[in-house]
Amino acid sequence: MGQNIVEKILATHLVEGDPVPGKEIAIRIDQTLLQDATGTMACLEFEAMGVPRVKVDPAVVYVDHNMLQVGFENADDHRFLQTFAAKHGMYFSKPGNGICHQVHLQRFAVPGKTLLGSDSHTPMAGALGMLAIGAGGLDVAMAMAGEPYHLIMPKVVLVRLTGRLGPWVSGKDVILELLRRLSVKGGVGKIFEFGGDGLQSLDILQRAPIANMIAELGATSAVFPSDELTRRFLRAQKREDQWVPLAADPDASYDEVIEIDLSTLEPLIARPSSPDNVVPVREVAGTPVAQVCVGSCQNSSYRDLRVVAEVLNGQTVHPSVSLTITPGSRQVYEMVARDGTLAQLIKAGARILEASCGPCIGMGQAPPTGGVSVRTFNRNFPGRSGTPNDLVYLASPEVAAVAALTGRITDPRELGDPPRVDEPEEYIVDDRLILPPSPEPERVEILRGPNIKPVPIPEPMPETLRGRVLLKVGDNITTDHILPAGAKVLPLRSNIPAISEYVYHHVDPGFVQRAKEWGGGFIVGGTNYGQGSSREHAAIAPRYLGVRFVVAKSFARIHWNNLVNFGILPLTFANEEDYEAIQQGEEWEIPEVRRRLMAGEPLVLRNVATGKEIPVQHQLTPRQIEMVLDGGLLAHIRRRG
Ligand code: MIC
Ligand code: SF4
Repeated sequence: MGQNIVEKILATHLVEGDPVPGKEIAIRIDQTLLQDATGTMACLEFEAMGVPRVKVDPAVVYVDHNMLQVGFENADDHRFLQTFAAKHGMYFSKPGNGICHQVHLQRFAVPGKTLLGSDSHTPMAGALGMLAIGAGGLDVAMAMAGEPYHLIMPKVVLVRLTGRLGPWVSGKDVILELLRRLSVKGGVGKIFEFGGDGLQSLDILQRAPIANMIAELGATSAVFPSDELTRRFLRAQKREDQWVPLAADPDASYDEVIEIDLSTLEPLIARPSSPDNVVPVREVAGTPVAQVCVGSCQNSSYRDLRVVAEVLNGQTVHPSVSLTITPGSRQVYEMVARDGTLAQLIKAGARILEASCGPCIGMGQAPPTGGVSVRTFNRNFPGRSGTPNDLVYLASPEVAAVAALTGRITDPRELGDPPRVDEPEEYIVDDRLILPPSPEPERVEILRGPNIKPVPIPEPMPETLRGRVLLKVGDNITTDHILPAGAKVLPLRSNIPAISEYVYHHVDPGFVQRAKEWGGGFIVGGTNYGQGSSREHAAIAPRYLGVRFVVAKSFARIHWNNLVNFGILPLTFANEEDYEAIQQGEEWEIPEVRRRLMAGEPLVLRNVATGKEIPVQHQLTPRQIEMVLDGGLLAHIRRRG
């Protein structure tokens, strides 16, 4: 029996377990990626492990999220990360060098290797044939320390692409189509491997947005073959020597197969406020637009900016639209500056921002009240833009550019012939903003600002867990709901006591006060609880407020792992209808939780007042049971070495 690409990569990286879907495996990690918003915590965690130098090559830390410096906090974090990287053997990508996933794809990703990143869009590197996975900072810190990464072996789904994309349709529409079909929870427990003849017409800059937004399906990863187009991209990046071919064997098998005929796709758009709320653009055509944002790690490549400039082509942005452009990296910025694209964009009236996450994470450019914002980004979770009740649509650069011109959502096919933009033969390569580790680490002093506080290490789990229901929420709760980002909260990422004040801030402003008064408690969730980002703060901060367990209908992968890593027990209802039987404020307990977990006995949730019992389940492996009992991974390492 032949092998698929995922099996081929696993064959050279598996360290433990049987790669059978649903079973725990451990894999060797070749490269790691940190970004500043999750990175300070991850570095503090790495430090707590007492390992002097990172054991992967390369380990890269990027500054791209917390770029607004309205106080000292972000600048202090940048300096901390720079000195930390120099001392502990990591590469440091300076602020201004670009968004982590864009730069990693351009400068570091290598076919056939593994990458673990403390950001949910890490799978973007899969466009070059890497097995790239997003994880919490602590998991990445472990990988930096040379430990293998444990995961539940996902199912491998083949997405077979046939045909060619029609005019005005691009890679973004392929992933929007998958989201339309499968929803934000349709990819949980799965890796999507892309194949089929259709790939020949998708160059790397078209594959990358597909791999990036696989995160929105809740998937573990996305992998493309490494073919001649991969080689061409690497050659243009002046690193063809890192190319290796990688393809599935003709008789490879898959757990599932999805067919997409590219020629049948039309321009698509995700309506507010979920990336799977996808419809054809023509269905919402005519909607007035107040803001258009081009950028984010998703659609900010040289190609994407060229498309926008070509659509605008000498015309001016519609009077009622504010258009912002964030180039994905310094490489893209320099290229558009040199070839006249930037001048075209400025001439058209675009507002040019620095190469960073920017508006995607609510670091500025919040749209006006009641105004529609069309963004080329990957997430439109409610309020993420910074405006309450925001109306954010997600679409391709083509659709965004046309909306900027007409002031309304418009099917771009109405404009006639599409712009033709080819991948460049050669990119400008200048890595001087990527600082290598210091050759004299003993001379480097790590500089810490006053906002950088130690990572709290939770207490072991008590014999019986008891607490009140602090909050009951519905389906698809995102980590942006649990712990918002944005310009005000992000600077507190290195300070758990301070950031804890914002847990469930927009959902229920009384949450934190209640948690303090009730001495902690637990949370009840619906399906896909904790979808979205990898921010472990959405577990650490609730734990700091005394949240000891979460009972939900189901969980998103990264958040589930983060809960376990920080000693919060993630439980699911044995019968989903029992969700109805629990109300906010009630006191419940899990009797003898320690003993039962260790003995492998079933767990029940018992209402302290009425004695009513509800069966609950957990998916913890024996390794993870030990971890939660000890109070999470750091406490576990401290106790057992
Ligand atoms: C996001 O897109 O939500 C983020 C901000 O990049 C997060 C990471 C974080 O919260 O720092 C992610 O995608 O993991
Ligand atoms: Fe940054 Fe947005 Fe990409 Fe997250 S999704 S890494 S915030 S650009």
